[in-house]
Amino acid sequence: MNPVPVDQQQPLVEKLYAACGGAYTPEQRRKFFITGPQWAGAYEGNALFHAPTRRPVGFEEIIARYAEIGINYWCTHDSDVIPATVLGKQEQWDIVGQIGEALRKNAMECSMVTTETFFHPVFATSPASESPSIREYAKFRVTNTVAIGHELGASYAVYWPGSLGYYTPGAVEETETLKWYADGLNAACKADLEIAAKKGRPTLKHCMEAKPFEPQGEILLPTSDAMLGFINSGLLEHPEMVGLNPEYLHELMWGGSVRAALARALVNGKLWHFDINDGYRLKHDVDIAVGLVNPLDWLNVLVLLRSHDFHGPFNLDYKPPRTTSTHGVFHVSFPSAIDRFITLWEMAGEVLEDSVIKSATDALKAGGLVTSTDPQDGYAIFEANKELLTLHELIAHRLVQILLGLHKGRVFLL
Ligand code: GCO
Ligand code: MN
Ligand code: MN
Repeated sequence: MNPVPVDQQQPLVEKLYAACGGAYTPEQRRKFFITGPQWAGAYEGNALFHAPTRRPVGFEEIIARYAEIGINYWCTHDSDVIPATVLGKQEQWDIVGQIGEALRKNAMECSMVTTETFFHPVFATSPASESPSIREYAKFRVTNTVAIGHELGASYAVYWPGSLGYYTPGAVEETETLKWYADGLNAACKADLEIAAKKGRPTLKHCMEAKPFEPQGEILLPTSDAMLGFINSGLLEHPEMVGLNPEYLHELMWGGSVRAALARALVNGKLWHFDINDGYRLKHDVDIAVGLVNPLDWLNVLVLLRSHDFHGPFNLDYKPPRTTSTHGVFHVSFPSAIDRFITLWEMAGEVLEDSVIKSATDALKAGGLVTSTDPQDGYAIFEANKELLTLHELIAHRLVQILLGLHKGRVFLL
């Protein structure tokens, strides 16, 4: 094949993307509570060892592109769209006004706002620093974000305490730091109650997001389970206002089962928001698009969520790869990520309806007929159930068949 001239590259990508088939329409995509973060669309491909590969993209363009794709909801960090120097000032409200206009023009809504408490140099010792002035500044940032959220009509606020931890052990006292972190969340909830009452709006749902490693050496709240413990610790004044925003990859990163982590959030009534993406166990936060690495696990996750009536928000918190161009971000990366999600969601519905899985599950739940009269005879009970237990492996086989489309028949080559 000859080298491809620059002006023929986008048409080639578009032609091959169309040849992939299986795309949903923007109307079909809009049926889902899928949210598009400002920072995902604006990500320029840069990292500690990587120079940017894409140009900066502002909120007007991102909101317009998301709307074309069929994403209904947009979300942002405060400092993604408002320079830190003007936060809380009149210029901030001017920008918020422009954002509101861009959303209205594109029939989009703001679903969630989040405070950046990890990038600014003031957060080098975290938002729960031992320094009172830093903690007061952190309170200003989170309460200001709550005010922005109400102004934009958001329903959720997310907190990722990325810098809550330390590099060198013994430098901070953990119990004190956690108490100071709770003070920040308490200030956000208090401000929320006041603003919501004034505006006649419901309060926001405040959702904590855990990540086990990065950017600190040691993280004080590394998992969703640690956060559940924190929410129920007695340090929060309004634990009923605070829930979880688990991220798929963040639970996988520490080596856990994502589905089991979500189940623990569900039984606590705290699964309120979900960051969807993919990646690898025990590696860094690669934020790959949903379903590109672990589609079978994703299918299982969505079976659990569908069977518990969780319908979102599903937040596309991933990083379009730095090998993808700006054109590719909006014409391949986002639409393909959403469409894989929808396909997996549909497949999860098929799993729940599948007669083989249903019969197998029913039989497992009915259990074997025990004829022994001794309820303490474990061996007899095992014998009475033993043949049924093969159904565990059969169910796993059926799930893979559904994922690969084999349940609809397969043409064998041999
Ligand atoms: C990350 C985090 C963020 C958070 C965001 C919301 O590891 O980069 O996942 O993307 O989701 O900061 O607060
Ligand atoms: Mn992540
Ligand atoms: Mn996230």
